[in-house]
Amino acid sequence: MSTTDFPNDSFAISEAVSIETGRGGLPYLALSAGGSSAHIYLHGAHVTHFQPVDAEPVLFVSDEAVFGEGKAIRGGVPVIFPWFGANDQDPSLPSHGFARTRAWSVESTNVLDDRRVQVVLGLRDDEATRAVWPFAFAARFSVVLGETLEMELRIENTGDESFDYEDALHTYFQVGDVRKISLTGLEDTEYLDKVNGMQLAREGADPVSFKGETDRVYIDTESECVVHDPVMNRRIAIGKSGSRSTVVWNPWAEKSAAFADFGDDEWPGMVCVETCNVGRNAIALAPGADHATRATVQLA
Ligand code: TA6
Repeated sequence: MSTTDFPNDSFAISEAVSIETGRGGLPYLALSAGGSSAHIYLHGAHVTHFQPVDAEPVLFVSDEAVFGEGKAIRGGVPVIFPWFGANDQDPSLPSHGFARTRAWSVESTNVLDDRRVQVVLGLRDDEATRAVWPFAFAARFSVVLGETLEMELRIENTGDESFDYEDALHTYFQVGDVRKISLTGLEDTEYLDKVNGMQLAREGADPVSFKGETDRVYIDTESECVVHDPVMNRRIAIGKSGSRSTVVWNPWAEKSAAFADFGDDEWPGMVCVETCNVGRNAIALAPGADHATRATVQLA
């Protein structure tokens, strides 16, 4: 597995993009634009920090998160590709695919205007990826930072065979108390309930609230979701395009205690609202075709 090398200094841009050494000695890009800041690790193309001006950080990262080879960072925005959850053909393969534990390269950094900066990271197939997923691809992950955080995962089929894939921007949001928040945008939407044997259910007319472990794959939805947080007195809007699934997750006390990289008392402070294409919403790509899954996060 390739190690995460430090990018060329030429990608640094004064007052907009710097190359830093982060947790576990891993390199990350520190972005600053529009009064906001963001951090993106090359390991997994993993956004770990987004903070608009005069606001608390928007993303949750566990204090117990492991930053190192072969391990997904617990929190921020794990980039999930080419499968979501367990691999259908071989459950011994890592959950949520390989993209989030690979070293991505910096393809470009640009100041778009006086309020926005963009970085693009890249990952292509190699012997290791083809050993577990026998297809040729080029992945590009673009982040545009301004008052909002715009993320785009673009997958191109660079081979001569069609393939299907699942993807997710598996975003962990920081909240004051998950037991007091509500999530709008998924009313009257069908979902697979992972906590109840993947039973198909339908959300009612009320916003989603959280009273226990919650793990739901909402299907055939392109809706914007909003986290309403009365404790932190803010609303987090998650807009999307190119995505027909939304996953909502909080492990609650028992499940989070079972994760070595998740503090036992951290679960009330987070909720995942994930921008995905999962299951029957998986993406089919013919040779030469591409698809972009986009999420835009902002305080509303
Ligand atoms: O997106 C929700 C989920 O699929 C949960 O079932 C749980 O497994 C979570 O992802 C975290 O998965 P990870 O492999 O990062 O521990």
